[in-house]
Amino acid sequence: MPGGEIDETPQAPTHVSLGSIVEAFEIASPVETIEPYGRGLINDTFRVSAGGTRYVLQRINGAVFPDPLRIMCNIQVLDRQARQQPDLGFRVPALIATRKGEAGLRASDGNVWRLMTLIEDAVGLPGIEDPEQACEIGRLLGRFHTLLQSLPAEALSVTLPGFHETPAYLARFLSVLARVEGARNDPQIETCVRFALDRQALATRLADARDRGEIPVRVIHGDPKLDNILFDRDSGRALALIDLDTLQPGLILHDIGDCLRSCCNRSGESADGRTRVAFDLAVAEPILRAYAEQTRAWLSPEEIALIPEAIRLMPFELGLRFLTDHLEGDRYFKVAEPGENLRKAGIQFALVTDIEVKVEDINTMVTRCFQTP
Ligand code: GN1
Ligand code: MG
Repeated sequence: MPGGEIDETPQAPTHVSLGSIVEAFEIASPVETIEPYGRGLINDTFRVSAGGTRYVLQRINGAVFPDPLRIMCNIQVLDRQARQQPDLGFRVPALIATRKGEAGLRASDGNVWRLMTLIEDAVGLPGIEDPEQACEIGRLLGRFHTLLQSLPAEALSVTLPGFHETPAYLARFLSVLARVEGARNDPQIETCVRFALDRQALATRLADARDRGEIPVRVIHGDPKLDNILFDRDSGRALALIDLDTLQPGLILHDIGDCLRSCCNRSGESADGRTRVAFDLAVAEPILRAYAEQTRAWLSPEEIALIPEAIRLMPFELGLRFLTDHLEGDRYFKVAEPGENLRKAGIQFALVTDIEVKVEDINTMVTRCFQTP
């Protein structure tokens, strides 16, 4: 599908028992507990305890990922690469093979499942409270990208075609909008729609720079949001970037922009109105400075020059995706209640607005961070 969003109804609940899924993997026994885990918007995730070890079990959303087994192949490539560069100290969750020796399980109902070890003594952060945490994030993303740069982009399969293709997301939004004109009578929808229509030019900037050959396609994570970063419970050091489904060829700027979009909005993706939606420069600067320390040797001047553009683009892109999904009837992102995607689109667009106000400060911050120390 252009733009990576699906054209199908959400996946049906599985009819296969979770116990029998887990038992199909090469896992310690007995299986003690299986419970829902995490807050992902796409896959279904469970935490499993078996034989004194803890694992993460996931059903990969087959309506989103056309060939889920490709994800497992990419994770194996990353794992091999991380083992060759142990000095980077990067932890990759280990994939557990099935008893038949495969990297994932295709259940009788067609769903693909995978099992990984849980990274113990690691925790997520609900928000960033001090600059040291921000530094940790920048350092981790920088080390992750440095590790990935030793791989040619072709070494990884495309797991999600059209992902972060902003012009395709825009085209899809415009075609959905043409179908549901009446929805614009809702003032909240109309505000978001106007916002998106006024910024259409933004959608093509990075894609155009890539198509003109000014910035390279490299291997990226695709989703380095705060929820996907694990910290050591005791030392507070950032340990791992999890959720490797969208590890694939792409633009490094998408990762940088997405990480800052997520970490620097203190009110979070589902802001409850208590904290104002704002782009916090006091969080962005330590992230980017630590990131620059790890990457300045190989990141190109053209990429660095486009970082402010990426910071503005990523919340715009996500807001556009939430808005489109709302107009299409919530078929892609999981929602807890109707209207949630629309509300979340408004939050991302409010973040874009704040970024636009702070553009000068963002430009100087990027320059400062990448100056040779
Ligand atoms: C989705 O499934 P999850 O929560 O890891 C989405 C990302 C968005 C993110 C926003 C494959 O990630 O692109 O940035 O929600 N992943 C996919 O929270 O579409
Ligand atoms: Mg994800």
